[in-house]
Parts: sequence; C-alpha cells; structure tokens
Amino acid sequence: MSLAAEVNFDGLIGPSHNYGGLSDGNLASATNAGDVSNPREAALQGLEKMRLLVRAGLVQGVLPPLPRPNFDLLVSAGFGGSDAQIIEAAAQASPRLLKAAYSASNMWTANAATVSPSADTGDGRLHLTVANLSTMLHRSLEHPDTTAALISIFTGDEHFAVHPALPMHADFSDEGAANHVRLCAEHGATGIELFVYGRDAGESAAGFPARQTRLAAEAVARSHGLDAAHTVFLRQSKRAIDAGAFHNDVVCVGALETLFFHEAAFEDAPATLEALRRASEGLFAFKPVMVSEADVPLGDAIRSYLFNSQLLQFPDEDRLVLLAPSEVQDTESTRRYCEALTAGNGPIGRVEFVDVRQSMRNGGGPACLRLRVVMTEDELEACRPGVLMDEERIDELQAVIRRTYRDRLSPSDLADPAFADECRMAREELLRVLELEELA
Ligand code: SUG
Repeated sequence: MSLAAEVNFDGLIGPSHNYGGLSDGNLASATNAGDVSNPREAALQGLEKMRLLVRAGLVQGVLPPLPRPNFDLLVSAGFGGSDAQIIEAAAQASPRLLKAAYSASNMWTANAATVSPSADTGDGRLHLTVANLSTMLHRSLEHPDTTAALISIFTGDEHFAVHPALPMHADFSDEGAANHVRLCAEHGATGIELFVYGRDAGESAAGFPARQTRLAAEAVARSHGLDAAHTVFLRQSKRAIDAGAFHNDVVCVGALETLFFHEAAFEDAPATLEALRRASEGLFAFKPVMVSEADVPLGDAIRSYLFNSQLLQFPDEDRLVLLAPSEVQDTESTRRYCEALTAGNGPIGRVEFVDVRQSMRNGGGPACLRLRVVMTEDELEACRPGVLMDEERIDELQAVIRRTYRDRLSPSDLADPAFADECRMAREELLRVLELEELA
C-alpha cells in the first residue's frame, strides 16, 4: 500500500454566480430563483472553507471557474453576430437560455467527475470520468471545459486516466461523485466503491428527475477497472428524490470506514447495509451511522443539508470531523442530533460549522463544493502545483475576487454585454494565480 492523501478539489466560485432557478427537483434553487446573489461573497466564503482545511493540515486543491457565458450554447440556439449582439438578442428572446449560458454551476465539483484512486483500479492509475450532467441544460454545458481542466491539472497518462463524459443520452445520465462513495481502512489502501443510481436506463417515472442511471454507474466502474467484489450498486430511494434529494450526497456521506446516512436514503436500507458489509469483508470493519426519521425527519435533513457535509480525518484527531453547513445549527432537529452524535462514542467525534450560504441558496453545501481525489505522493508530484492551496495563494485569489467580482447580481444584469467582459477578465486573473493560463 502506498502513502496517500485525500485531496479536496473545491470549485472556485465564478463571477457569474446567480440564482437562476434552473434545477428542477432542487428545492433551494426553486425557492431562491430570481433573488439577487453576491458572487464576491460566495467566492470568498468558498475560499474560507478551503482555508479551514489548509489550517487543519489537509491537502486542498482548486478547480477553476469555466468560461461564461458559454457562447457555444447561444450560437447553437441560432444567435449570431458580435458577442454583444448575441447577448442582447438572447436576453430579449430567451432569458432562460442566457441564464443557462451564464450559470456558475461548475462550482459544485462533486459533480465534475467520478474518481477512483489508483489503489482500486485495474491498471494502478488514478481514473477520473467526467460527468455528462445531461439532465439539466445548464449543467450539460460543463463537461467539455471540465475535461480540458482535468487534463491540464492531472498531467500525463503515466499516472492519470481522464475519461471523457459518457454519451449525452438519458440512459447514460451521470452526475459524478455526488452519487459515489468510497470507503476504506486508510486512503491509500484498496477500498470499496459504492455507486448510487436513481433509475435504470429506459425507465421513467413521475416526480422529480432521477439524475443518475445504473447503466452510467456500471460504465464508469467498468472503465476504471474496478474489482467487482469491492464494487456495490445501490438504488437511491424514490422518496428521497421526491423530497428534494436530487443527488445521493444530500442524504449520505462516507469517509474511511464510516457511512453516515439517513434511513430513507436508499431504496432498501437493510440490503444496503448487508451489501456494504459483504464488500468490505477482509478490508476493514464497516461502521454505518444511520440517522432515523424519528431523530431527523427527511425534510429537515434536506432543508439543513446535514448530510451534505465533509467527513474528514484531521491529522491530530482520533475521530472524524463533520464539516457541516451553518444551516444545520438553524434547524432544531439537526442541531440536537449533532449534539448527541458527538457526545456518543461513534466514529464522528466533532461537528464544525462553515458558512457557505451563497452556495447553499442554490442547493450546494460543503460536500457539493468539493471533489475528493485520493492521491499518492507520486501523483501529487505529477499534478499541476498552482492548483494546490496554501494560505498565501488563498489570499492572492481573494484579492483578485475583491477587485474583480460584483457584490450584487440579479438575473436581469446578465443582459448587459459589458458583464461578459468582466467575467472574462476576472477568470483570466484567477487562471494566472493558478498557473493555468492555457485554459484562458
Ligand atoms: O445541480 N444547483 C446545483 C446544485 C448541485 C449540488 N451538488 C451536489 N449535491 N453534489 C444542481 O442542482 C442551481 C443553479 C440555478 O438554479 O441557478 C444548480 O445548478
């Protein structure tokens, strides 16, 4: 087994962060649609969360914002002329399309890709499959630029395999690591990989969309060369999806041997536990922490995003730390649950709260904002150094954001062609700090 660290690659929140109301089935996105956002505060909040992990001694990475607006979408929809003419015409004819083209949704990097560390894969390389995000129009635009960013960052095919997105068809709907959990004894040891899907290919059902198919999950597991004995496919419960858990990570998070989840997260909770116990046999002692409906009603779990927390091993603590959104403190049942959780002697020893309210109002908690990549020392060495954070680089990024981002943005502001230049210039400055100029 090689020494390995879990690196959290957070999405650096882009200058066009806005409340577009674009995600059917995501209650926060619907509730806050049309509100004025604060992109500057959003990005600063995200970077403060990263600073907290850096200070705790963890390895923290960043994925850059994508170019916005996405002119390819607008041109495909028949708008032409100069950039300014395209924006003005789209604002007139189809404001919703313009919002999609401007969405800063790649901040939620848990949806960027599914990642299998080299300890689990057939060829001993680190595999990343970019998510096609085919269910929501605004998110389906992300994958080509995300692929380019990941190829730049995870350099060279000696250590890394970056797979392009699966076919853009409903049968292959894939939302990446938000529906994937890896459990293990230690990050560098062989683990088990849990893929959660909401429907089978070809299946359709009334209610909120199920954004992940079993076929997509199986395709990813196959191309990563995972060992079938340590790979588990489980169905997300329809009840959770219809209550607003549009990704499994809204009701479940796992780290090392621990799976922390709501009893309504999976279609069949006892079978889930049994499958995970079986897959982990001989590797580690599986530690489930299942939260009952009586302790935390599903609605409260989804409103507070209790499970959309980061579950972290801090270097100087024996038990895991749950890095939860501050909304968990504002909800009576989840606040009380956290008090009882840490008073007990289970695997989670402490809860820390973090303010990511700007992102939360679009349905993105701490866990949505990060893509976990377990990396060996050689892999870390091969990765682009500019995307790995220390406090100085965080300060530099924050200085660019303070200088270039707006502190008020309403969806109608997107009609101003000058805003496109602002976004481009801000992104270019950020890419310079991250030493990723080739993506500009
Ligand atoms: O895909 N929200 C995102 C939130 C993604 C959260 N990610 C995870 N659970 N891992 C989504 O629904 C809202 C955008 C808007 O309405 O403007 C949005 O895309």
